This record gives sequence, structure tokens and C-alpha cells, in this order.
Amino acid sequence: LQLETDLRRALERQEFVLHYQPLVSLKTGKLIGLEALIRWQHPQKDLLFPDEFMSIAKETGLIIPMGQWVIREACHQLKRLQDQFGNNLELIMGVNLSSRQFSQPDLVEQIQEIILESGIDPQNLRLEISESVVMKEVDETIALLQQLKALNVRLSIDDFGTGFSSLSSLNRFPVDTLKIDRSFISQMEADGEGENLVVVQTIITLAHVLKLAVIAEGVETLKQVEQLRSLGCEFAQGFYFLRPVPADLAIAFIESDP
Ligand code: G
Ligand code: G
Ligand code: MN
Ligand code: NA
Repeated sequence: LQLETDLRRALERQEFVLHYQPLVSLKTGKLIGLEALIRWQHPQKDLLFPDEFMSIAKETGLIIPMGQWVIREACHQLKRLQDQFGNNLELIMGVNLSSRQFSQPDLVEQIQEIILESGIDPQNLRLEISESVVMKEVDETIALLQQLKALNVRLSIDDFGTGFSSLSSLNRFPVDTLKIDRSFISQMEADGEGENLVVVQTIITLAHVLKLAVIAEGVETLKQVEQLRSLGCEFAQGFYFLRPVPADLAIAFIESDP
């Protein structure tokens, strides 16, 4: 398989790059974090996005070394940003974990090692795990999340609302953040004050009752910003603020932050 061969070589030749998308506070408008998202600078093609190579990476298991590279690179970038901006910048770096990574036996040790090696404060690292992954084997997941939590990192449930969570188990997960899936945000505007808005309202209320921070994903318009603000959503991320961009543009965004 050509793509698999290319993917292996891409790892060796370091053709992967991370792009970063800002997360902002809807109260202050200030930057509060970045999400790291992998891209592949293929030598013969344009920049490739995860939908073009992640499924093969998962099938072949290459996601394991790739994922390790992502965590390492994101932590080192976080350290560079903290060195550059010092105390003026309280920034959380989000990194996505796939289900394959999540079921790796030495995941916790690996992350521990990367935290030590990069010299970051683990509280500035957020691991994002999709709702569909956390809900698979609830007891095993809780045990693993507890081990990760013990590293002092932050944990979020990504794509929340799409995975038919069992609400009774949600409060057993030692996570601190829910990220509302962008499908709900994009539907919100369509019906004004209708039922889509109520769904988002309900997730925000649920998060607050469980004392979780809540981040709206995929925010594309000012109208959505205003709706989310009126619903009491604290944080947001989306093309309205900035698309995922290379590190230098993310740094320019940080520097321009009011
Ligand atoms: O920007 P976007 O096209 O990057 O991402 C598409 C999907 O790929 C999202 O679901 C995102 O969570 C996932 N993704 C992006 N980067 C990574 C990564 O580094 N690791 C994992 N596991 N998933 C990623
Ligand atoms: O699954 P996860 O939430 O990690 O995926 C993040 C994905 O969402 C990435 O593919 C990223 O490029 C994409 N994304 C970020 N902001 C927006 C947005 O405002 N609109 C849309 N359509 N996609 C977005
Ligand atoms: Mn994510
Ligand atoms: Na998501």
C-alpha cells in the first residue's frame, strides 16, 4: 500500500507538522489556549489533513508513534511559548488522543516522560479524548483517566454530545472540561430560539452542574458568539476567531491579542 509506505517514511523524515488553533474566553475575548492538530507536508502533494491519512494510521498502528510525536512536539512548542511570553501568557495546550493511543499499555509513562523531558507545567497540557472513546469501556476508562489525572494534566471529553453518553457515568469521569461538538454549534443558528439552542443550553447547564468547564467548538459567526455568551458558555474555538495555523501565525495571533 503506497500510503502506508509513505506514512512510515513521513515519520522517519519528519514530514508531519502541527497546526494550532486558538481557544478564547467569551468573557474577556482573550486567548486561553491552543489545540494542536496534525498535518502532513507530503513532499509531492499539498498539505494533507487528518481525514486523508488518520484512518490508515489507525489501521496500521502507525498512530502510536505518530501520536507520541504529536504529544512531544506540542509540549516542546508549549515550553517555547512559555519561555517567549513568560508570565504574561497562561496558556493551555490541547492534544487529541485516538482510541488506539488510549488503549496503549504504557501511555501514562510515555506522557510522564514527555512532561519531564520538555519541562512544561503539566497543568498547561490538556488531553482531549472523544466521547465515543471514553464511553466504550467505562470502568477501564475511568481507571486510565485517573492515572492521567495523577500526572496533573487536564482532561477533556471531545466532540461531546455525539456519543450518547450515559449521563449516570459522566460524573464518574475525572475530567475537567466538555467540548461541545461543532455539529450542535452549526445547527444553533438555523432555528434561532428553537430546539437546537436548547440542546446547547442543556449541555452547558450539565457541564456547570458537574463543575466542568465548557468549550464550544466550530464557532464560525458573531451570531453564534453572542448566542453562546447569552447561554453562559465560557470558552470557544472556531474559524470565527482563527483557523488552525502554523506555529508562526499562532505566535502572531498571541502577540496581537488585546
Ligand atoms: O483540523 P482537523 O481536520 O485537523 O482534524 C480532523 C480530526 O483529526 C479531528 O477529529 C481531530 O481531533 C483529529 N486530529 C487532528 N490532529 C490529531 C492528532 O494529533 N492526534 C489525533 N489522535 N487526532 C488528531
Ligand atoms: O475532533 P476535534 O474537535 O479534535 O476536531 C477539530 C476539528 O475541527 C479540526 O478538523 C479543525 O480544523 C476543525 N475546526 C475547527 N474550527 C472549526 C470551525 O469553526 N468550523 C469547522 N467546520 N471546523 C472547524
Ligand atoms: Mn479536539
Ligand atoms: Na471535537
